[in-house]
Formats: sequence, C-alpha cells, structure tokens
Amino acid sequence: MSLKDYQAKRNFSKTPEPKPEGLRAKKKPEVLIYTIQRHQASHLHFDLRLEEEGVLKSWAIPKSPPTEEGVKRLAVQTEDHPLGYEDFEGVIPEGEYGAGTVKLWDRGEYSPLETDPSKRVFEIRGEKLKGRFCLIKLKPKDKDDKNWLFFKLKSKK
Ligand SMILES: [Mn+2]
Repeated sequence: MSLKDYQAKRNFSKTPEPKPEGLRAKKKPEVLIYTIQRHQASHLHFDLRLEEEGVLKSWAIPKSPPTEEGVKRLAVQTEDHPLGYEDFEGVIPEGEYGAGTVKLWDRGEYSPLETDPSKRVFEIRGEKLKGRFCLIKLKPKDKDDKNWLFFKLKSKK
C-alpha cells in the first residue's frame, strides 16, 4: 500500500515522527506487528496499527480500546503508517498534523484469521489486549466514510 498520504500530511523538518523509508528490517521478521498508541491530540484517541503487506494499517479509536468482550468501539481508518512507527513516542509540535503527545499503550504481535475487504478477524498477543478480535466495516453513509467497529470476540471454550 502507498505511504503517500502519510508523507503528504507531514513536514519531516518539524515533526519527530519517522520518515516513510519503505521496507526496513524488522526485529522479528516472523511475526506481524500489532500496536496501539495513545495519542493526546486535540481529542484523546487510541491508534490501532496492524502490519499488513509491508505497512501498518491504522485506525483511530475515539474511546478506550475494547479490553473486554461485549465492548464495541468505533474505529476510523486512517492513512497507512510506515513500519517503524510502532516504536514512536514523542511530541508532535503545535501546528503540525496530529499535534500532541504519542505514547505506546500496548504492543505485541497478531495473527490474521480471516481477512476480507470489510471484515478482519485476528488474534492479538499484546500486553493489554489478548485474544480474538474483529474489525467490521460499517456501511458508508458517504464515500469518504471509513468507519469500522472494533471488538473482542468470545473466547473459545
Ligand atoms: Mn492519532
């Protein structure tokens, strides 16, 4: 996937965020990266990122991530982020895109179980989120809607 949107939104002489250098060597090439960053921007939200095809697919969750079954969270898909962003913590300066403080909230790995354009089921192995989770795309009200629901699935007996 393209990192053009990521690049276009940012001025790398001002933001400390990583430049999109394309594929880079991963510390553990055999696993797929999962991370959630807590982003205190104009509105506090949590950024879910899942590695897929060499980029981090990204969703902004306006409320706290679903640690328990039965909690459904809106997750708004945002631009793909480059590999390496999963380690980013820092302060994006005032006036820049996403101005505010980014901190790691959870990290680990994940395994896709089911992936189609409007539904993903996957197992997360993080410190805070563990188990099977689902992202389902909501029917768009207009063409720019990128709203998904993110929730934990019942654990298998
Ligand atoms: Mn964000």
